[in-house]
Amino acid sequence: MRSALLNAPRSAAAVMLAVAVGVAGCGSSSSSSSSSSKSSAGTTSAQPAASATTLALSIAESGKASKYTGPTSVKGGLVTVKLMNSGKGPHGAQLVRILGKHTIIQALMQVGGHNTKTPSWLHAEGGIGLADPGTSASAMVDLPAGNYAIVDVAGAQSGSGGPPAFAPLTVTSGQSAPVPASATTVTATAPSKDHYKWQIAGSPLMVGANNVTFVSKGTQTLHLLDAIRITGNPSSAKIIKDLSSNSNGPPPSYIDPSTEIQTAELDNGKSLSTRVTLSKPGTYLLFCHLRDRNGGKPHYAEGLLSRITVK
Ligand SMILES: [Cu+2]
Repeated sequence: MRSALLNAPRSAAAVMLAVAVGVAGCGSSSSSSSSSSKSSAGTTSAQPAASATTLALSIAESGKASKYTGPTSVKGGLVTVKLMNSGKGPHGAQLVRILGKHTIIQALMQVGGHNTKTPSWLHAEGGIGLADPGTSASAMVDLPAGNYAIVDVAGAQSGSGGPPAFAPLTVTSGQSAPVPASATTVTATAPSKDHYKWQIAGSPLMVGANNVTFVSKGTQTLHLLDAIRITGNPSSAKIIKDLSSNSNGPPPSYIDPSTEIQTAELDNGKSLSTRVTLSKPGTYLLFCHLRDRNGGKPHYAEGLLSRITVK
């Protein structure tokens, strides 16, 4: 299976999680208070922002491929990215800024390839990580002007293995502003070289919808926030081993795949605010599977692996 990350490869276990989420998402429409709250996730931030532009996107499958519908240009600065997932599987809308004369095809080859490094001409600007089928998701980001690609990383991870859906986007210059604060701030901090740590400030994450500002810190690196409920008490060494495994078998039995949430990827120094819906109480694993721009270990093996209790 092709990996589809900015600094691939994503572990097979994590890919499988995304697949399992897709299956669960399709079959659980009757039971899900979470999906109804997700579909009303049109307003993400706790406070109204200065004046965010809206980038309204939708995605649907067409045969084995998927296709975005939406504008090809948006004013930069604060932008609320909305994605309506009209498809049958999970999809996302990762915003990738492309510097210089590099092309979208070159960017897709990086995003879809097996290189563990991320070239300096590619920048992860946030967007939507994972929207379940039939729901909409929303996130606010601060976008510099430039040439972008919108890439369906989540769809590629869970789909037929073909190239991800993508669309070009031109961001024109606008007023840069900090992404609004939320009730909860989750930060991937970087206390020292090759060492990271999750830090949660403000309200604890609860069952239901949580307004979250996700902050990516460090040097020459990228992060995302992935959360999934686990049962039992697997050791961190076992979890790291399982996440790193290239096995194509089922996900580990302590994972509850239907509970996974995932933000989009962000360069260090950037933030996004979004709504995170946790569907069940219990112990959740917070992790990031991305790597530094120069490669190295996935961040869950460098400290970005924490357990939190969600009530
Ligand atoms: Cu990371």
